[in-house]
Amino acid sequence: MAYKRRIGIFVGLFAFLGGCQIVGSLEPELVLASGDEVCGDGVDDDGDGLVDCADPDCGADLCVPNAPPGWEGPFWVRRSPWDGMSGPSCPAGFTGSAHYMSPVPAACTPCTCGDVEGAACSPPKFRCWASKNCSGDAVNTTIATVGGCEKPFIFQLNPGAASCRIINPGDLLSNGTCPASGGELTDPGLFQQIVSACELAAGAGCAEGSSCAPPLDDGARICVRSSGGGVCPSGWDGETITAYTSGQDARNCGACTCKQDVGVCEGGTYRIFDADGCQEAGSGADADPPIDVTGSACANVSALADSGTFSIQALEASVLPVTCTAEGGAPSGAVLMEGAVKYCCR
Ligand SMILES: [Ca+2]
Ligand SMILES: [Ca+2]
Repeated sequence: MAYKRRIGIFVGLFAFLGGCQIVGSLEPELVLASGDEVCGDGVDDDGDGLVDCADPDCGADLCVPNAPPGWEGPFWVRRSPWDGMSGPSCPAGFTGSAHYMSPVPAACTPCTCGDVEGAACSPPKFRCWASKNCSGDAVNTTIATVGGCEKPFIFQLNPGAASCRIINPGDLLSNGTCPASGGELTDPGLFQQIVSACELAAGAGCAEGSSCAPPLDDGARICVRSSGGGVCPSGWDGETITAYTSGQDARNCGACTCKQDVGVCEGGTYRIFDADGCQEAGSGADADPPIDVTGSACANVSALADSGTFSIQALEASVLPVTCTAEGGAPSGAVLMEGAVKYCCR
């Protein structure tokens, strides 16, 4: 300690003088002076003649008994939450191995259904009359496809008197499909906790038959380990930890499906034009704006049939109401743990 302090004064003095060349020439001494004792590597790192646990710089460290026959260790052991990727976390200067515990149970994202795709109906059934109120002589004027345009001759039977209405919804063309999604494991990780077992074998500065261990912070324990299980040895029966070397993922989520509740085709629109060819209004007798016909009410379109030009178009098909209900996605199975090891701690 005294030696370290003395060197520290020299360092401070040269730093104060600020001479680059002088400081450069003392580099080996600077390394020696600033080296902290690593408490567990079996080396007198700071050169004070005291190694590891024997060095007061390692005051918080402790000498722990070596493992009894048939047991590995001792280890500085700490349980901590695991992110599924990182290795063992040991105090600075120590290395270790990892085991795992607390398998992640199967849990699945909920199944959901997207909007229905491809459900289709034809345009509604349409009829026009040579009168103003949907009575008398009539002709069916259903157009099979949206956008189709026709010139119904019925409007010429009684110029100046014409009416139309939808008489039935269109035909069902396709039920469509509801795309299903979800049913994935919410956490693909296998274990929730990692057990870091840090090697103490290299430590020195303790009586024969014992090893130098770092302070027991963050709930760390000193433990011995066996993959064969068995009763914990005397003096090592404070806490038992059972952990595993690995796990096999035998968790599953049931397939997501969407149940379709299909209604009947409904609605739709026809548009009646004053001009031929389903063109917007022209001039003179063709100047009236188009009339859209929806629902089953009779539409008096006489104003559009007042000359020899007129036309009707299937503007919108009937629509098919579809309700999609998600099913499936149930979690099953579990992580199958492999390679059990038992830690017996002081
Ligand atoms: Ca050391
Ligand atoms: Ca030392």
